[in-house]
Amino acid sequence: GKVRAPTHIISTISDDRGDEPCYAGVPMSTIVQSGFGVGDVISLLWFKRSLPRYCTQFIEICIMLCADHGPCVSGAHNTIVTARAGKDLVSSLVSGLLTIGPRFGGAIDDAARYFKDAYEKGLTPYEFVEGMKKKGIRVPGIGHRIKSRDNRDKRVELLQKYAHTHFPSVKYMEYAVQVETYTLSKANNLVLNVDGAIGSLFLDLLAGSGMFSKQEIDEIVEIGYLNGLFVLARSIGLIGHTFDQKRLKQPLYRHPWEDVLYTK
Ligand code: Q5B
Repeated sequence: GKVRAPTHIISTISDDRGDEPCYAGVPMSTIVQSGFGVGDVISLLWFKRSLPRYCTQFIEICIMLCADHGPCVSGAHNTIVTARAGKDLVSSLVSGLLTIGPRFGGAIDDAARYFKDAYEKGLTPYEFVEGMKKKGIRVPGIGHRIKSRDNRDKRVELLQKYAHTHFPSVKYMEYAVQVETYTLSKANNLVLNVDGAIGSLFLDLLAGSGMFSKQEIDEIVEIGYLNGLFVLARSIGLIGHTFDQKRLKQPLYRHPWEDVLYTK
């Protein structure tokens, strides 16, 4: 019989060999003619399936509301400094992207992991938060530099409102809110932040949509797909900051001496 030479790469998400590219088996003409949006494309290329409209719209809302959060956050700051050093678009973009991590924007996967684990173990918010404290781990998805009990994050409220209206169940988000109620009793800025809201609500999307098996959900959470939402979204803003600095012809950035504590 025929012997297939071993391949060096296995790929399951897209195919460009025919007349038109296919994303998870769906031809580009169908994607365009059916009026698919970026949420549908993410569903096909990340999750390898078409998700219901309320899920793809949720993904698009996450992308829109994480696209930027002003020039002062870590990512935008790095991008601005890099653009002002005369570097190109890709260098300025990746310099900002490299700041995304456990403290800034990259806490979505860990928030999903820890909220899921705590919910499934039936831990009370007290047991969960104090258990994390004993282990010396900050609760991912909780806490913000400028947002607080009296200055809530509108993005979190918008996500919660959307999910309350469209999701069949919001049990993980409700658990995250109970955790927030407890952490707010400790300090004013320990709010459920945008990472925590997306992490917990994506668990609700995965569990409630009926589109994923338990094993698939565990794998998505274990591999860590969800920080990808912030990375993708914030790239939009970081590219915007690069163009802004170039348009404004901003000179090389140098941090002022007055703002440094020189000490021995
Ligand atoms: N404490 C976010 O901290 C921040 C605690 C906590 C228990 C916690 C911190 C944190 C988890 C990671 C996370 C996503 C670093 C944030 C984002 C996108 C963004 C950004 C933007 C955008 C802020 C003071 C005291 C200490 C701490 C305790 C703080 N967080 N305890 N669990 N989670 N969160 N990141 O204000 O006793 O004094 O030692 O790591 O979810 O990134 O807009 O800026 O769109 O761009 O710097 O929204 O919460 O406070 O570090 O001085 O801590 O609170 O242990 O206690 P801060 P610190 P103690 S959203």
